[in-house]
Amino acid sequence: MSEQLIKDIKRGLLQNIDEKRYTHTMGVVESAIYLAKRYNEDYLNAEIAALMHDFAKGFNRQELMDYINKYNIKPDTIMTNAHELLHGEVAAIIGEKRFNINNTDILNAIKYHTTGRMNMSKLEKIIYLSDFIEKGRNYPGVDKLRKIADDDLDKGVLQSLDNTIIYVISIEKPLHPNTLAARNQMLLSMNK
Ligand code: DGI
Ligand code: FE
Ligand code: FE
Repeated sequence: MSEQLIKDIKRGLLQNIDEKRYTHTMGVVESAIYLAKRYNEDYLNAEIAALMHDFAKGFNRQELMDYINKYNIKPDTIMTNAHELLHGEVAAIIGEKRFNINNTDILNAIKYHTTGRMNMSKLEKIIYLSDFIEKGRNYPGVDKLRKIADDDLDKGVLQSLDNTIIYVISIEKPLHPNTLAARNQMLLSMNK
């Protein structure tokens, strides 16, 4: 059953995202399966969430808003103003409505892959982190982060949240509160 689903998603991806984004997606799939096995998560769920996570990345603002309005999603003002924050939300809708994915953990991993959120599940953490460490990523510190990810899932997620916060501040954009909430909660739970 999942084999057919995976084929269908891949076919859809090729019609919706460019080659560069498709290569990134396959990198995230590889990292997500690796981390799922490493941390005892269902690797098929990880593969499906990873395949779907950037499905809507090529959509323009109007296309994203059409989905948001059609399915009566109520994004907050920060999301509405930063259209990079809407593609996960829309990808989760497409996963549910077009591909009939009904596993809420998979849908949440897709939906929250850009911001993270408080109390992320193991699958949400794996997808969040895989997005930053997939083999196509190349930025200062990525190799160190790959090592951390291999060692401790929570530490890898925390480092990625920190990187994102620093990045968003550096480009002088509003930071989504989910990212801050995720970081604070992660720190508190790890120091227990
Ligand atoms: O879709 P990807 O490029 O693979 O990665 P992503 O979904 O993690 O991030 C998409 C973009 O969103 C990235 O350029 C950084 C931006 N971003 C992440 N968190 C925030 C943010 N932008 C704003 N304004 N606020 C955030 O909190
Ligand atoms: Fe994304
Ligand atoms: Fe991505």
